[in-house]
Amino acid sequence: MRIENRIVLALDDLTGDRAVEVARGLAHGLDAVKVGYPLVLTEGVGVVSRLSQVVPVICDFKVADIPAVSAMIVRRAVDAGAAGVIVHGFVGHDSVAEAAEAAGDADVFVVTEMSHPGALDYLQARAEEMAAMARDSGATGIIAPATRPERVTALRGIIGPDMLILSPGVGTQGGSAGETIRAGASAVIVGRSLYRADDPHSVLEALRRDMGL
Ligand code: O7M
Repeated sequence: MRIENRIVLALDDLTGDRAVEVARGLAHGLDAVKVGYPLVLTEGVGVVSRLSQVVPVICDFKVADIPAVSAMIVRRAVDAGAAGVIVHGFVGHDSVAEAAEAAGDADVFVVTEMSHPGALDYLQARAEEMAAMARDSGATGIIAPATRPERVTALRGIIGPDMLILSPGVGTQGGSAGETIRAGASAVIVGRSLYRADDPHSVLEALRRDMGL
């Protein structure tokens, strides 16, 4: 995935038509859109192909299964038009490696520590190990929390400078785009504060300024 704008737009709570409209309007300032269960369960997987005509699509299916089934899910997502797929790290090295292999030229991002408070219950304690496993399993990058920029820095230290870090939690969840990028993220993932805004263009511009673009 090419990072130029440092913003991935999460399209969760929208109809397919509205998602395409929003993506088209903001495409010039995005590196990708992220599509997950809410939109695909509303519209069907065809929405991935529709959106992929406008901007690269990352399928956020947070894949967490045995290696063979994880590979099937990743393959189906790529066949539907995804340029990237998100998988969970907690399932372990074999599932992640097989997902990365199944993705072929598409990107695989591995969830390490999540952005919500419940991530402190279980995920945070093993996030460094999951990041190292992602690094060694052929993944393109990891997902790390914009709500805890110091954790982005810690995880960047483990994966090194070349892998990508996509960080959700900016805006509605309280994280700051500028701080997250300065902490070591490659791009931020932004959803509600952008697609629900009265004036998404000015929110996008404010995010860009905050990140020094
Ligand atoms: O900006 P929001 O809060 O409306 O949306 C954030 C998006 O990022 C939403 O699509 C979540 O599913 C996703 N996300 C998190 O909010 N926190 C995480 O820890 C991980 C993700 C995510 O994208 O995982 C791949």
